[in-house]
Amino acid sequence: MALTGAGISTESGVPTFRGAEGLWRTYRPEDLATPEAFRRDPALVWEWYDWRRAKIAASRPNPGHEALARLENAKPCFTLVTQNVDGLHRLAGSRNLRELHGCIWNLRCVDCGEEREDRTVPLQPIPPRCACGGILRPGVVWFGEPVPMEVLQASMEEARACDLLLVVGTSAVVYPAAGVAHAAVQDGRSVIEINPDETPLTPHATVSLRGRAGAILPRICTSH
Ligand code: BV8
Ligand code: ZN
Repeated sequence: MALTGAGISTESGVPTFRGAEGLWRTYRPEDLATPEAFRRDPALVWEWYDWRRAKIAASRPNPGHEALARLENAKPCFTLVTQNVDGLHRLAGSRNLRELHGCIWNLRCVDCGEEREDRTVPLQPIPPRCACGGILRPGVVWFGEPVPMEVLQASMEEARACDLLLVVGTSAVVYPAAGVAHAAVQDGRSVIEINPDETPLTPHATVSLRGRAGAILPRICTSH
């Protein structure tokens, strides 16, 4: 099993949230990735997401994403849980995939709930409108919004039952996602963290490999 965060997409050119070049620094997303911000100023929130969609559209899966897709082919029981909304795991070929925080390519109507995938970059107009006249929002989970129950439940159960959990490219500060890693630790599972930096999970990991996902994952996943 693997749990990934924004760090696995860094080498694809997608900025992380809390790193030096992170999104949080320039766009204060904790003020933007919330339902309140969207209600207050949907156009501003959409400008940020449209900018991210353009950056993601220009990026490709990197060797880290590709290694996890190969691991799934070699081990059908392999499950990939991601906090990322960039869709790069799916693009790399991962299918047994749970997107805890949704996907930036999905749009959902705030009025009728209609949801569809839309990869248009840039979006015209901003904010985009539904056929019913309602405003469309990004199909992601914002701060203060619940992660879909069935996706979270399944991820927690798998973390408690897995042989090994790879925790890749996450600062392990956002919950309930980080709770998936702690569930594996609490149930005595082997946990390997892959991250250039230490995180709050590091002291609890069986092994913490201090390096980049794109360099380490191909070496772990090919040896199978
Ligand atoms: C909820 C989608 C309740 C949108 C995101 C106080 C204490 C504890 C918790 C809280 C609190 N106050 C509020 C909360 C709850 C809050 C939370 O956890 N806040 C944190 C910040 C403290 N959580 C929530 O609000 C969640 N919902 O609790 O709802 C509820 C329940 C029922 C009913 C109603 C309500 C919802 C959380 C989801 C928020 N949405 N994203 C979008 O993307 O725009 S979170 C956002 O952060 C992204 O999804 C991102 O994935 C996630 C976590 O960040 P990371 O992925 O870890 O990325 P980060 O930049 O932080 O770290 C990158 C790491 O990679 C670094 O460690 C770096 O060293 C490493 N790295 C860099 N390069 C590489 C690398 N690693 C490997 N290789 C490399 N090359
Ligand atoms: Zn609608």
